[in-house]
Amino acid sequence: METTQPITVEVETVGQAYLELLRARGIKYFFGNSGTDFGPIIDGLARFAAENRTHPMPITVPHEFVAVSMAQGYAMITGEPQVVMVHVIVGTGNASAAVMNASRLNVPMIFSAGRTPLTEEGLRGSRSNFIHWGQESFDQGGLLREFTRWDYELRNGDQLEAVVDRALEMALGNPQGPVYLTLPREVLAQKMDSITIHPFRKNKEEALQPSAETIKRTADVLRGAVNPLIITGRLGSDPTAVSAMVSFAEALAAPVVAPASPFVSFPNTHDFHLGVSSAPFIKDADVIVVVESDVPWYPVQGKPGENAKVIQIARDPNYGAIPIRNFPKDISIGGDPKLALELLAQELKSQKRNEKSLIERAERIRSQHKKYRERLKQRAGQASGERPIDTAWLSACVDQVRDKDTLIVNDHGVSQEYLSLSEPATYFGGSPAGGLGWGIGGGLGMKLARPEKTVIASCGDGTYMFNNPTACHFVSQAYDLPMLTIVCNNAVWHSSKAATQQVLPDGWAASTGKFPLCELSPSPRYEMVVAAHGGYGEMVDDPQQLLPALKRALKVVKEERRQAVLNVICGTH
Ligand SMILES: Cc1ncc(C[n+]2csc(CCOP(=O)(O)OP(=O)(O)O)c2C)c(N)n1
Repeated sequence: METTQPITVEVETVGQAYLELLRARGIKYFFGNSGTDFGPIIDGLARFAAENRTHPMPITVPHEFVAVSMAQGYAMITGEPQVVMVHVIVGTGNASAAVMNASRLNVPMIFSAGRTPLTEEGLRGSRSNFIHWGQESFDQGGLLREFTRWDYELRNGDQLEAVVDRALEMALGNPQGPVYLTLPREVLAQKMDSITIHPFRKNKEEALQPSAETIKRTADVLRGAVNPLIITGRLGSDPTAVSAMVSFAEALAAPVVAPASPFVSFPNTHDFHLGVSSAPFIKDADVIVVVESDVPWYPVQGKPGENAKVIQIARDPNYGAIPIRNFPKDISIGGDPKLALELLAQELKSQKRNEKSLIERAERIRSQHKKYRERLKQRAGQASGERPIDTAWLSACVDQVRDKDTLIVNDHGVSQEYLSLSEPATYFGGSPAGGLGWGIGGGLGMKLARPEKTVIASCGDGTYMFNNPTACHFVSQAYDLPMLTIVCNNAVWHSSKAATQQVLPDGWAASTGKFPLCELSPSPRYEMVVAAHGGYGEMVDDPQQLLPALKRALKVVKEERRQAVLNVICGTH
């Protein structure tokens, strides 16, 4: 319900007024993990239910990390700001890694928490439980200040609209991200007769485009390139930007690599896509265009030549949230990257160029792409008989069973390279913050937003446990959100083990073969966990049984509307 005229709504408490305001601002869901601070919110939602007000619809999420991850997944696929509420400082603590993920991924969200009652007596909602003393903190907003765009405490009901609208404005600002709103119990419990809600006049800022002079100067540099390279990362968080990237790459006749990209930022089926690592190309490139990529290359592995020109295009080309990031910027273009790419493509096409050399360059890239994709195909084929199952084969099988309506969520599971990602917004990887365990929650959020889609989340076995699987499977069953989870089970935190080998190749761990704090055996029967939630579970250790098992599990998800888990016994990857 978007208001065009002020409306006055009868309420009984500030808590009810808050919910009315969220409803008026178009908030569809209220992801919550409640506690003693929630009374007026619980009561307000009960009134909504009794009076058939369907939104915001409460979603009970039994772990805060999952609640925020669900909100993240919902926002990743819709772009709409979400609302989460958790229990005071302790709920905030449980949610914090997920808020860090959302922050580094620029996910718009009002992350809120109760504030322990401020008063020891005298007001409705004053302290009534021993935790109300121990749960007070000097600076609750400070807990997550580095990872939130704004934080504030609601101090009285009169200010409610101003506070909520400011919260939304900041969450949808530039860059977008979570904000933190704390809600003291007495304030939520305050009596209030009505709230007047005005039209929302905090619209998102208009897309900014670079000046004509900047475009011309940049295009001049690009035109002079003999061996250009495009590196992209998060561009595809705006799915409409992907076609602009395609036009730009084609106009420039440049290869595109997408290291650690959590979105489809450039179709990997496109002739110019050359993989997920810039390392093989970085030294020879003379002009490098970095588009929304936190880490375009690892300086320890190799850097561009001294004379190479680096052009950085991003909403925030300084990546101001990251304390140290010293990639060069010979030209720095802020604003909306989609507009910059469109303008650059137009400008490149508008002037006469040496068409012959461009055609030759494009041909060279095409043949590199062909070889690259063939190598992957061969690798997956060779792995198809391996036991334990190779992740290359697993990923290739997942690629075979997906259709155009499948969303792949990757939480340290399948290898992105083996999927044929031709469409934007079909693949979602983790945040640059790297907080593992968001994937199943994220997938549930996507399923909530897009019930018509098939959602497949994949994760390692360690990562499955980081997901708080019981909480995830509970939500899936309770809210009819069936999805498939694939556990790539190698019975180890391989990443920690591999990192030890890399840093200390001749160290004790590498030479004794013992890696304390990495082993995850005996490996539990992960597929049995979901059975407790009415789901379908299966263990797969035979590579030839993988495709049939995936098909069986997807049939259960789609036709029986039950969640499913495949526990795939994998080798290291
Ligand atoms: C919340 C969180 N805790 C710990 C880590 C550190 N970490 C990165 S990868 C990894 C191992 C994950 O294990 P698994 O899912 O089994 O995948 P594998 O590394 O074996 O492929 C760990 C513990 C992290 N990134 N996030």
